Amino acid sequence: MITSPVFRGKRYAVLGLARSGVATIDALRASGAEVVAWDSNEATRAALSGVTLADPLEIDLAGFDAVVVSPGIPLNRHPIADRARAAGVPVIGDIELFAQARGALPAHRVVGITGTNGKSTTTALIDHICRTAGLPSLAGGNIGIPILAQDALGAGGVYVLELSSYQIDLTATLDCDVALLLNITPDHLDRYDGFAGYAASKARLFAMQSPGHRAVIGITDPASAAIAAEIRAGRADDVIALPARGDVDQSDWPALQGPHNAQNALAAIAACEALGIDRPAIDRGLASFPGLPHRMERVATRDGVLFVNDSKATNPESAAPALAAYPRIHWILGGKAKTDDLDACRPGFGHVVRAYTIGDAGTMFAELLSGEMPVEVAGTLDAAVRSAAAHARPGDTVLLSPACASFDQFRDYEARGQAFRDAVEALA
Ligand code: UMA
Repeated sequence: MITSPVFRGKRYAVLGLARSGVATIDALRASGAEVVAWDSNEATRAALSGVTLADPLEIDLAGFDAVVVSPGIPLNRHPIADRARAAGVPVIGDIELFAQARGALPAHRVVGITGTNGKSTTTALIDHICRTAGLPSLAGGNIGIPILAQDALGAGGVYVLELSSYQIDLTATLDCDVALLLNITPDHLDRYDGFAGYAASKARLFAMQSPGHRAVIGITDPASAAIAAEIRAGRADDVIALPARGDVDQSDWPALQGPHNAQNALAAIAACEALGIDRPAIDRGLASFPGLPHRMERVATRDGVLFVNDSKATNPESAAPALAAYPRIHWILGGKAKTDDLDACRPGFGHVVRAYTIGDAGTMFAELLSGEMPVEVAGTLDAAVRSAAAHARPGDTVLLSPACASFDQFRDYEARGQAFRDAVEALA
C-alpha cells in the first residue's frame, strides 16, 4: 500500500466505499490520518468495519482537509460538490492523494494515459515495455488494483496510470512526466456539460504538467487535435503529436492487431521513447506483449484456426476493432443487446465468413445480418464454438466479439470469456 507522512494528522471524509474508496481509507489510516466514511448503499456501509461512518452531506465539513470521492459518483449531479465548496473543503480522488504522496516516494516517474478508447491496452503495454526494459513499473488508476492499494516502487520506478475523465476531474496536482491522450469521441455525456466539457476534462491532464514534461497526443480526431494545438501554443517543445497512420507494420506484434492497436502502439512507443527507453527494448516489449484478458485475446490455434476472445466488447462500437483486425472471421455475437442495430460493426462485415448468434439478441441479430452474410442462430456459446470450429478452415479466425452485455447467460463478461476458453479447450 502507498502511504505518506503528508497525510499524518489530517482529517478526511471518504465518500464511496467500493474498490478505490476502501483502498483510500486503508492508505490514509495507515498514514496516520483521521477518516470518516460513507456510501449511499447500506450493505456496503455495513461491510466496512473499524471506521467511523458519517454522511458528508449531514456533518459539518469545517476542519476537514478534503472530501475524497470515488470516480463513480457523478460530481455534476451529486450535492457533495456544492456542500464541500460552501465549507471551503476541496473535493479530490485517490489519484490526487497519490499525487500528494509522491514527494515522499523514492525517485520515480509518472506516465498518465487518458482518452476515450484504448486506455487500458496502452497502459498495460507501456507498463509491459517498461518491465521489458528492466525498469520497475506498475499499472494502476482506472485499471486493475487501485493505485493506493499497490506497493510503492523502488527508485527509478515508473507509475503507469490509466486515468478516466472522472479521475482527472478529482485530481489537481498530478504532474505527469509523460501525459498521453489517445483520442476523444463522445462518451460519458451524462457526466459533462456537453462534449466540450468532456474534452476539457481530458485537457486538464496537460494543464497540470510542468514545462519540459512531455505531452503525447493522438491527433486523429478534431477535439484531440485542438488540445495539441493549444498546448503547442504554450509549450511547443513538449508536444509529440501523432497523426493517423495506415502504414504501420504490425506483423511482429501478435497481441496488437487491427488499426486501433496500431494507434495504441504508436502512442506507447512515443511515451516510452520520452522515458528514454531504447528502441530494441521497445520492440521486444511490443513483440512479447500478451494483451489484456478478454480484449482480442488469442486463446488457441487449432488446425491452423485462431480462436480470439474479445468478450469485453459489450457494444457494437467496441466489437468493431476486432472485426477490422482479421481477414476471415467466424463471428460469434449476441447476448443482452444494448442497441437494436449493428451499424458500428458494418465496416468489418466484409471480413466475416459466417456469423453465429447467441443469447437474447440471437434472433434479432440473425435477422439483421441475414442479408449480409451466412448466419446461424446457435443459441449458446458452446454450440456456437462447436459450429464455428467445424466450418473454419486453416487461416480463419473464430472470434467471440459479442457486441452485447453478457448478463442474459453469464455473470459478467469475464465469465463469458472464460466459457469461450473452456469451449475451445473442449473441442475434440
Ligand atoms: N456511491 C455513493 N453515492 C452515490 C453514487 C455511488 O455512495 O451517489 C457509491 C456506490 O455505492 C459505490 C461507490 O460509490 O460503492 C462507487 O464507486 P466506483 O464506481 O467509483 O467504484 P470503484 O470500485 O471504486 O472503481 C473505481 C473506478 N470506477 C469508475 O470510475 C466508475 C474503476 O474504473 C477503477 O478501476 C477503480 O476505481 C480503481 O481505481 C472502472 C470503470 O468502469 C474500470 N471506469 C469507467 C470506464 O472505464 O469507463 C470510467
